Order: sequence, then structure tokens, then C-alpha cells
Amino acid sequence: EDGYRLWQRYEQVQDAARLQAYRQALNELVVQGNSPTLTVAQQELQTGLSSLLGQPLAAVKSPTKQNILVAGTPSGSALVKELATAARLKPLGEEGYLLLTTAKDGKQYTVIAANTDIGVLYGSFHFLRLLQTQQDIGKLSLASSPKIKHRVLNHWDNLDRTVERGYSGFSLWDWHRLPGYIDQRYLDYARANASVGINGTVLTNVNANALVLTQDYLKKVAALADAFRPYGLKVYLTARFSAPIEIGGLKTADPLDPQVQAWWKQKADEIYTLIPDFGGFLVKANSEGQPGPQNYGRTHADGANMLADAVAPHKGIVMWRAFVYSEDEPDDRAKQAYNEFKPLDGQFRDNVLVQVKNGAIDFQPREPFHPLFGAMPKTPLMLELQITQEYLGQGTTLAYLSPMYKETLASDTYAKGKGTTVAKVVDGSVDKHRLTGIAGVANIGTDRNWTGHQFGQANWYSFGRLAWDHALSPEAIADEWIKMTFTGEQEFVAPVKNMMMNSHEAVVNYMTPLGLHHIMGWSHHYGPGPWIKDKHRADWTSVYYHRADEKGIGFDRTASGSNAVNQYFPPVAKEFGSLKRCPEKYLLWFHHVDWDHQVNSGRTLWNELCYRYSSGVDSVRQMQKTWDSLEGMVDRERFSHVKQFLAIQEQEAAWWRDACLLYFQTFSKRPIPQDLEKPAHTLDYYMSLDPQFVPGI
Ligand code: BDP
Repeated sequence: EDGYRLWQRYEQVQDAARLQAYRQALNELVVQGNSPTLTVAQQELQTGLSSLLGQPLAAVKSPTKQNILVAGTPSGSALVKELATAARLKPLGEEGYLLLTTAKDGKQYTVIAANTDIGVLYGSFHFLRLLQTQQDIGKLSLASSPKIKHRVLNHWDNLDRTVERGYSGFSLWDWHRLPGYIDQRYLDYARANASVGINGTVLTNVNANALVLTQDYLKKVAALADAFRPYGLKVYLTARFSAPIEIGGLKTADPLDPQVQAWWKQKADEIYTLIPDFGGFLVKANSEGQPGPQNYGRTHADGANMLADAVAPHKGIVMWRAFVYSEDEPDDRAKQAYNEFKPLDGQFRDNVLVQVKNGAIDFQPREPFHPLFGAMPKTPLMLELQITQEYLGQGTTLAYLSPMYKETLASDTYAKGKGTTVAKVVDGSVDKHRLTGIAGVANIGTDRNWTGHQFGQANWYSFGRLAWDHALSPEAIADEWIKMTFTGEQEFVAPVKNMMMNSHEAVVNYMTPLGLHHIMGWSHHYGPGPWIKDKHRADWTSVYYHRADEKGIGFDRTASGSNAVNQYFPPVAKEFGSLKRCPEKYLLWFHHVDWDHQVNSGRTLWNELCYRYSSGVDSVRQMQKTWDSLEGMVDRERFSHVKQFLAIQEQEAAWWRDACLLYFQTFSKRPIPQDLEKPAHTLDYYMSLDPQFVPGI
């Protein structure tokens, strides 16, 4: 048991009463209609249910038994047309589905109905999940459709198969063997995505290579698109802005140059000839050294619109990233994306989404929501989350990220009064956008268990579930995932869920408590590096962000500082801008706070920092105890994997705590409270572990 099967293990149902009820209700499977997607749905139901029920389930073209499972669309299946009312199906759109228990002519039916074949597949996975989590299926009457249209993974995969910020092996895409060889992994990847409703994948890194847009590579991309198509998974590519120069032989990539525009149009036509349902382009431009329209004195809108025009005739979209901050800009990095993009609201074509990270800096363990959400009502904003744990301990840290995603989604922007949450901006309901999207930077690679850490699977899973329905709770998602991935036994589920639910907060506490941010090791972002300074860019150092001095610590983003708070709508700006009202979790994000300032617990800020760092370490030790107590309830291989990773995490947590407290103590000049564990080594020792740090510079 190496984790390869993810949450799709389909082990036989344990609860005897449930098993009996399932066996009784599901005597045979009827799938009418014919398409690659329906074939996949039928296979999944047949193999999944046979395994869950511990007995074979026959698939037939029309009912012969008493208790029947039927799946299909009204247009492809006469039976579904009879059983599922059109009125209930219609509002479910292109991807929604209906699960229904009903009776007709003395027969009992369990129905998976949808308007489209892909809806049937999504419904099939939902139905399987009900059995995997041992739910009652006796009186089903359940409708579901996604709240967000484009639910996309972003792979930061390079063509040489290295993965930027990837910690689970190499890239899944074996370019060398494509297009001739379709690895079973591609199909299993597509299945897993379809099971949570992910419907798009950007195959290549945002730091893009134009080579992928050449014929040879496009044929390989087309082979992947063919493999993914039955699963409803569309393929997208990153477009390197300078591609017309690099592979097109042009002298410029100026988006207003007619030759450049023609080149992209032709390139788009070529792509769509090979891949008729190609999704479109994701673009990182004029950011961290990537070329873009500003190289030619043009705006982000000019660049995005040029590409949008090229893909529009084929119904493609452009996802244009707002992750920008300039080398020469002296202003607070947190403010720059807003300053650049807000004035462009209303200037983008209808098929452009502006893709905005959850926070204004960069995927920190915790960030307040990005002020652009709600601030560009005329432009659909796509939320970008990071699933890979670049700043969150990378490959060996157990951090269940669903609560973090939810924190952003549930944040109230107040853009149109109370209740204008980020989720409602992103799902288009606030500004009536029909084009909507959400992206997650994937944590998937060639490791047997896909995600490096066994628990990394939960983050992939929960991204998909929240992308489909952002109203779901992280607890409910964890509950499902644990039951499907490990076991449904309550003595296992409850403590593991508890462990997962506290895990993100634990990491925040031992890395960046109270709103601290970007104090990781330089460039690789692994391990503590609060001492990083004097790099060629100030905003790539840690001292830029924590600003510790003898008086206190934190980045003053109020009116007396950078005034970044002012980018939020007034009720939020007031809250974040007030030392008293600012949520403590964001305190040092927005305020430079005196070491002796009293926080909510009644402690001084310094003491609170010491307690938070220590409590983070304690939480990891608690997680170890919990996991140890579950030995024997999961297979040995996965038990041991998680146990060993937790031991690494415990060491890292203590390293973070000790390094940060000793370093910040050089400013606070206050003792670490007596009752807390003392650092194991000196500050010099911890600094010497950091290869980037050269003492005395
Ligand atoms: C940062 C990463 C960098 C990415 C960049 C991005 O450190 O590797 O290229 O974001 O999102 O988080 O473009």
C-alpha cells in the first residue's frame, strides 16, 4: 500500500448493515448511450462498486433485475429521460448532476442523471463517494453543480521534467516518450481530477519556455489532451510572451505590432487544429524577469487582449497573472499588483481572467486576502492558490491547507457591503460574471504516492472539492478524504481529522506567527532565514518584511507606514489599520508593534511570540503522539511513511523556533520565558546552517 490509489481505493464496505443495503439496492448497472466519457463512467462504477460491494456488478443495456443503478443523460438514455424530471436537470448546466432514488413499474432505481456525459461522470464519482464514506443511499434526492466554471491545476513543470517548487519527484509529463506512449499514470491522474471535478490543467511552468509552442511539442500536448478528454480535463499551456521572437523569428513581441498579432493568431489556429478543445493560455508577464508587454511600453491589458483575440474564435480563454512587483519600485511590494492592475479594470477582453494569488505577497503560510478581490468589478478575477508547499515546509510537512483556502474564500472584502466575500467575487455572483475560475499550483509529481507526503494528497483533494463548492467545510472534506484514503473507523477518523484541522495553524505558529511573513531561507524558501539581508533586491530579504528593531517588530502598512491598508474597502481598512482591532493573526503584517505591547492573551508581544513558536513545536509533538497511537489501524507502509515525516517535521519545527527566537531576541533583548524549552544551539550555529548567509556582510 504505497498511496498510489489516492482516495480511490474502493475497499469493501466495512459496516455490515450498510453493505447489505448497498448490495440490495445495486443489482445491476444500466448505462445507455455511447461516448468515451460514458465508457469511463461505466468502468469506474463497475470496478468501483464491485470492489466496494465485494461482489461483481453486471452492466447491461436495459434493466433485467429489480433494483437497478442507472446512469446517463436524457438525450442518450430513454430510461434516464423517464426517471429524471427535466425541470430538475435543466438548472444543473453542463457539469451538474442529479442523484435520485425512484420507483417505476414495480422496479427500484438509483439514478445518476445529468445533461451531459461529463455530468454523468461527475455524478458517478459522487455516488461512489457516498459508498466509500458509508452514507445512506436509500432515499437520494441530491443535485449538485459547480459554483466556479474553470477549476484548474497549474503545473509549474519544466520541459526537462524538473518541477519549480515541486517536492514529489519529477514532472508527470514524459515529453521524450510522447506522443507515442501514453503512460497509465496520465489516465489515473485524469481520473483523480475528475473525481473531484477539476476540469483543466496547465501543463507547463509560468516561467515559460517557448519551445512547447513548436509543432513537435504541440503534438505531444495533443496526445495528452486526447488521453484527458474523456475525463473532462482540458489542457492549457503557458505562453511565453517573447515566443514570436524566440520561435517565430520576429524582431519584436510588441502586442500592438500587426505581425506579432498575426503570429499569435496563426499559432492559436495551429494549436486548435491539433487540439480542438484547447483551453487557452496562462501568462506570467513582466514579473520576476519574465518578458511582457511593458518591455514595449504597453500595458498588461494590451498583452492579454492580443492573446485573447488569438484564441477567441476557438472559444479559448486567457488567464493573465497579477503576480507582479517591480525591481525599481520603492513602494511596499504588497501594494504593487493593485496599483498596476486596478487602473486596467474594464480594459480586458471578455475572454480574459486576471489570476490573483490569495494574498498580496506570495503564498505565505498565512496572508490576509489580496486587496484586488472586489476592486476590479468589470474584470473576472481568478483565485490562485498554492497546493505545493513552497513556503509551508515543502515535501515533508503535514499541513492540511483546506482551512487556509477557506480563510481566503470566506474573507469579506466589503466591496459591495457586508457579505461580499472573496468566494462570491470569484464565483462571479457579486459582479455577474459568467466567466469564472480558480487555480491551484499542483503538488503532483512522479512519486509513487503522487504528492510526496501522503497527506499532501488531501490538499489536492480539498482544492478540487472547494473549487467545485466553496461552501463546503474543511472538516467535512477532511472527513471524506480520511475515510476514502485510510479507513472509516471512527477511532481513526476523529483523531486524524483533529490532527489535520490543527496542522496548518501549527505550521504558522512555528514559522511565521502573528502575521510575520517571508522570513524563510533565501530563494529556496526552506527553513528559517530571518537574518537574510543585503540582497540585490530589498523585497527578497527577510529584514524587509519583519523590520525588527530595538523598539519592536512588524511591517507598518497603516497610514503612518506604507498605507497598504488603504487598498482595502473602508471597513476592512479600518479593521486592519487599527492596532486594537486588527485580527491578531495579521498583527505584524500590518503593524510595527512594541515588544512590550500587550496582546489578547495579556502577555507582552515578545512573550507571546515565544509562546506561539513553542506551541507550534508542541502541536507537532502532539501530532506525533496521535499518529503513534493509531499504529495497526493503517497499513505499515503508509503508517511508517507518515511517522518518519512527522519526525522530520518535529526537528524542523524546533529549528524554526530556536533560530527565530534567538535572532529576534538580538533586537528585543528580553529573556525567553522560563517555562519554555530553551534553544538547543546558539544563533551562530543556526545561521551557519544557512548556505546563503555569509557572516559579516
Ligand atoms: C513564487 C515562486 C516562484 C514562482 C513565482 C510565481 O517562488 O518560483 O515563479 O512565485 O508565482 O512563489 O510566478
